[in-house]
Amino acid sequence: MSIYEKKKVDEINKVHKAVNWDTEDDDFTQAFWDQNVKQFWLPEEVPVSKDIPNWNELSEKERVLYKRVLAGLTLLDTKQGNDGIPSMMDLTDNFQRKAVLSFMGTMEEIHAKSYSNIFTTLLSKKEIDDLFIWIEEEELLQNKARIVLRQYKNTDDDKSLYMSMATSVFLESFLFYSGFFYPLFLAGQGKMISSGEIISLILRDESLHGKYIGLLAQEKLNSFSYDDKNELKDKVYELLKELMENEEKYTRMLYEGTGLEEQVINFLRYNANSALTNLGFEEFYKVEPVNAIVLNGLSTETKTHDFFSTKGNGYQKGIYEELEDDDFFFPELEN
Ligand code: MN3
Ligand code: MN3
Repeated sequence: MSIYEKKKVDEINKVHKAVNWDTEDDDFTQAFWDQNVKQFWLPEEVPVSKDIPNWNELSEKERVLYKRVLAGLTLLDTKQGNDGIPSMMDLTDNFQRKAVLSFMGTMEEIHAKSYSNIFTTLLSKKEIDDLFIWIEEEELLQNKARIVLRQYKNTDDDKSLYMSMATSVFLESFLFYSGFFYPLFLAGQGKMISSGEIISLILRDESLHGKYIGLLAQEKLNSFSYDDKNELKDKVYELLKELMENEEKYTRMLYEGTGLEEQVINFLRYNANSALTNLGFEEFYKVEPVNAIVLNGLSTETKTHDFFSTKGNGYQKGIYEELEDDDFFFPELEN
């Protein structure tokens, strides 16, 4: 019997435990479970068809940009649901944490499907088919997926688990934002508001995911020796630079001719800094003030905006509580 087979047999024959929510296994996981569940939503409850008149008024160039940013986001959410979350769940022993990750994984599939709801509402079957071919053929988008997958597919020990958590935080708190920029930019001007609401709901989820996985990553990092910590921190910054280099090229390609390129790249850097903060690291990029229209759409947790009520008959189901930074202050994790 090979070592691998022996391990599998041991795994099957050991004493099996069940998830027990009666006591908190740590100081933050149950709070994140509650918040994740409260935020649950479905794209079918957002009236995307209201965007049709507006969609028809956009120029061809605007429509191409819009559908391509959403297509890129679809690929990322697909990979996050199918590879990112499972890779971290696999090496996480704690059942409460596994449950939170599993719920997040389900939301990734809902995010991925919500873009399809928008496509199905606004595009012909031929346009949708062409768009999914574009995903496969767009080299910078594929390269982004490869960089992320290279890590997710090699998660087999504590160090690689840490690196997958860092990759996940970069994906959710930074890589998504080249795509989020344009729908937020239009929605902030009263265009494509229902689709913009879907983006706001996704963004709110990603903000929560980035914080949770960031906390798991910080805890994991603290378990390593001084030298290992430094080695991993260097790897995180290397990964960030590699992702940013690709992301800038991707952004210039997508937004070419719009005049928005520099603003989107600035927005990427702003969000890359947020990702670093989630990981417990200092900010790395110098940023200019973010476009006010976009920033307004971004703030799902720092101010009392009311995107559910200001945008007509939008999403109304469920219980919404604004997140505040205090909700995510865990002194025991501070260094
Ligand atoms: Mn997602
Ligand atoms: Mn997510």
